Amino acid sequence: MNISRLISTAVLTVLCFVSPAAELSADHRPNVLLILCDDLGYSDIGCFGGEIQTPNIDRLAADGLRFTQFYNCAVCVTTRSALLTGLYPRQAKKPRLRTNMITLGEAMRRAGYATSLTGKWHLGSEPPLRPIDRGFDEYYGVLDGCCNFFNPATPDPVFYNGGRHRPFAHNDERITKFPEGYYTTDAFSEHAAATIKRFAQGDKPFFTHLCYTAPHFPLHAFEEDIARYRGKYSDGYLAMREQRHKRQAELGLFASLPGLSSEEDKKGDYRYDYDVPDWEQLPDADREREEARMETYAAMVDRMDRGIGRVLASLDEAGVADNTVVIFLSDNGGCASWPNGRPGQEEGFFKYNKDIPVGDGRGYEFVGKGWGWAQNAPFRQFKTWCYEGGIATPMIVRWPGKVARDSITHQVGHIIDFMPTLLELAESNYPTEFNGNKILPVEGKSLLPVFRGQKRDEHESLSWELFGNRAIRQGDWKLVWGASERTWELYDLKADRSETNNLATKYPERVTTMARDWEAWQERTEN
Ligand SMILES: [Ca+2]
Repeated sequence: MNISRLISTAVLTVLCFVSPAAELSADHRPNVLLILCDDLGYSDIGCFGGEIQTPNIDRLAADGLRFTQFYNCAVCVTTRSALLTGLYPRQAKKPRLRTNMITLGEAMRRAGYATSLTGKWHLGSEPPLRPIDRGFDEYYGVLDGCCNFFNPATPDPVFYNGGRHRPFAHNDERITKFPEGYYTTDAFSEHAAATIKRFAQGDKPFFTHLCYTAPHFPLHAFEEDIARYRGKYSDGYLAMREQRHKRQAELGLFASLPGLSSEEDKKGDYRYDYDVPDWEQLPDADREREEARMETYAAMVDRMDRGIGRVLASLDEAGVADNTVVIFLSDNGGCASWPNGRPGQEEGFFKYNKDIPVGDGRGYEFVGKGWGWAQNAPFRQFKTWCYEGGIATPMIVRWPGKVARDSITHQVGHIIDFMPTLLELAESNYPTEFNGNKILPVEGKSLLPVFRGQKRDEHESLSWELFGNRAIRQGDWKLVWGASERTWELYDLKADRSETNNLATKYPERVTTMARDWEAWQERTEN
């Protein structure tokens, strides 16, 4: 043995003894790309029944596993805090991310991962609440909940939000100027792809969290993208729902196809009580405007899908696709928000958008009551509600060689499950203390058995609360309370996922015990 070989053998031996962490990080552990989009309905993407062209997301499904019963927390902020912490959102009016919580960024960094977040944050724009303060090595995007897609420096319209500015940043630097031709969805795709390529050259595995603001309002899209959908929605929301429902049957998406819930016609005092306008009765000009809203929304999803294609290509180009777990989901159900929450707001909305085509960056449009609901076909209600239309999300996992291709699971999962899932992938653990603070015990459970095609021990209970809406699910039973109904309804989701046949009077004892369990949960999470 020559001298240099002897030395290198000695060095290797020493390294093996003194540095098990270094040895571990030479690294078989998978990378994780977690893609979260914003206000996408349950059935918008092709592989969940949608007519929108989403070949790249559909390819993830063809190469991976679809979850049909996966849940978020009904709205942007609650979902983001729960997904990042493995904890139900705490209800008290304090920052969502607290010192007794660890984020996925912090937990994965602690496990030896490079970490990045691209896009929407919405959990605080000042220290110590920014992404770079909470575990992400690299951040680029809008710190707030949404922004103008073509120019994020444009303030919100006065009618909607009093002219509020939406902070945008790269790491700790604010960005206030955006070049001609800029579009957030493209910029997020490009930033995530570039970060993946950079991380792949390092010696750590990586966790990249890509959070699109698409297809959240305002509806902004390129004319050439909208053109791909012109005329596709002229039959209205009911027809779109029926077509999606039919396609879900053809896809064999559900173990047993739920019926379509009936049209929403709520006119109560909850601020998200909407009735669905009668398509046939709409004046021609209004119907054309309505069509343009859904065409633009479809264009935004289409553009995002092509961006996801570029991000997936970056995994291939970096040679890491085979050892990367890719996850895709939405943060809440399709959004029926309409600007009529304050006196004069709706008039301001019409005045602001007058003579501006839907999709144009000068306008500020919403997809509206009919489409927002229909995007969740076959389910009931939409964003903010705890009916399935508010909290059920499409969810896809691709992990080559580990997750069966083109498979579907009906096991129930929840966004609080990502923390233990990712920590198991990272061969790490959930700490009891972090940064000198005691950490709340994690509330999610690992999804890895489901990824492997096994039956996992399910959550005994899953609970929700938002703006006076409530729900608790135990097995196939779901107890749900609407903010304007103010009474518990009971559904057997196995037979009735669309929540149309209320069994509360038939099973009063079950209502009592599940309501008691929900109240105990509510008390536990209220602070
Ligand atoms: Ca959202």
